[in-house]
Amino acid sequence: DFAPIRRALISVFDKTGVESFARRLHDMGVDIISTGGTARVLQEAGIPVTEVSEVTGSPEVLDGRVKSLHPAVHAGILARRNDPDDEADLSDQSIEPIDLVVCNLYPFGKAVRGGADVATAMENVDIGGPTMVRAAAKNHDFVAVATSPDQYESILVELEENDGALSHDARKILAREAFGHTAAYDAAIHSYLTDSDEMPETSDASSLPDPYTDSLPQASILRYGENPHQEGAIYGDTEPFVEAMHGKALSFNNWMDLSAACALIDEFRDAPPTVGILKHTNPCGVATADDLSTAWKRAFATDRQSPFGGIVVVNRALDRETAEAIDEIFTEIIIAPSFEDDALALLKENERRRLIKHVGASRNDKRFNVRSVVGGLLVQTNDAVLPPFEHQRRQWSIATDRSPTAQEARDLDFAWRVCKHVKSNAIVYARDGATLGIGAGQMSRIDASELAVMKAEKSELDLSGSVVASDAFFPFADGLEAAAEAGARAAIQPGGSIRDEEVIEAANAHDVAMVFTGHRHFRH
Ligand code: 93A
Repeated sequence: DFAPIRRALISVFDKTGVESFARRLHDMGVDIISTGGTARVLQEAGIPVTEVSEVTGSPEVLDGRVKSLHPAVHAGILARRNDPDDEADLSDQSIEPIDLVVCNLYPFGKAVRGGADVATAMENVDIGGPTMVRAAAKNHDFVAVATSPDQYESILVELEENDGALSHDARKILAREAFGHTAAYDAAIHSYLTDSDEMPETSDASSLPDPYTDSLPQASILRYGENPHQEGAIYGDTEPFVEAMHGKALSFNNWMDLSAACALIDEFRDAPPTVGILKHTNPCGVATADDLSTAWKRAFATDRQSPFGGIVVVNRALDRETAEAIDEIFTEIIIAPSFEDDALALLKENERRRLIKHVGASRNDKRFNVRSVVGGLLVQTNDAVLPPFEHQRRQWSIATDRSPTAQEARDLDFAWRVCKHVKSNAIVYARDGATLGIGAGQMSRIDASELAVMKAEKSELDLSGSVVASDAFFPFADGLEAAAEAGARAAIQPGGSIRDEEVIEAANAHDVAMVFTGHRHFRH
């Protein structure tokens, strides 16, 4: 079933291990064809090789740009061995089949990281290599392809055990790796052309995974990581989600903040005009209103100190009036679904500012969230965007004697959406679609509550008639009691504590309407 390999084409830039691999192939009776540099190395090692130019009947031309690109090579790789017409074509043209392609590509990634100019980078774009690799991978029913020296040994072992043939399974795995290899290669070129005028001087990211050799998604190297002494890069294709309209390249921390801001505003896609102000990935203030500029004022009122150097995100086209208000304090990043021309003109005057167009995520977004831990990665599905208000409300259960009023229910929904995007332990006070106090990232829930109250007091905001949201259940009645004493009239939390009864009792005693959502939203 598996025909033995009779003829191999070897054309490698990285010549690691190629001599011994070729020698053992030769010892098994495999004929070897090679391109210029590879042929020379093999000949010097005393291994008989036929030069590709001899096979094609054409010398390498254009300074090597065209060496293996020829029907004598590609028909030899692509011919279906079980198709009489293909066989007839080969014999009519006197073309011999090629059963194994061994090829690794010009080191585009390395050239670019070494600071190559665009012309040099383009010279390092391999054309003939990927063509051979893809042809062999396409025809893996009959042809094997090796794209990395790491594969040589296992190929040899299987050939030796299998009378010089490779199983279909092995060829399929090699083909899959080959397509992964060429895909990552093209992605690296795409990424380079996207960012070629923004390459960093401070970091060469040399200790980070290499998107070329490690078959990772495309990467852009960042000036540095979370701190200047750390290297940084961003992997993946961000373009379908965010588009930079103005300003310097985004930094590592900018990406973190931007991502938190986009996730927050995705919860408010169906809401009235909404503004979120964030700092270090936490909301400092969020508000909705009839128009964006009012929403901005209300969001800013939550905390007038923290937003300096922060991020503003909105859910409507950014207008001039709101832009002027935002412009009064230094805001590093402004994110909007679009910018009105006069707003854009004003905001572009500041060179240090980044303006980002954000396309919302879908509600059933299936992307993953990845975090690094000692020696590995944690991967989880995203804490997906909450359903619209009416749908969400159907999942709530009313735990207390009193149900929330319509206004309280709207505020609970609002506070819950914000709370989901605050680091745990998180407590959010809100009223009339605006945050009043946010307690973020505390080690105890009661501290988060006290902090939220303290922040509201600092901003001279009154909590009477407010609602309170807690990202996870209140473990004791004290948190709920403190909230009621601070002025909260309604509360929203997942429920599920063994002391739920005590918490419900405390709520009833204070005539607080309390909703259990059944879902918690930890954010660590
Ligand atoms: O310049 S190319 O894009 N044109 C070609 O026809 C071609 N054929 C093989 N690059 C081409 N290659 C690449 O040359 C291979 O992918 C391999 O990386 C390299 C091996 O060249 P040499 O054997 O001369 O060292």
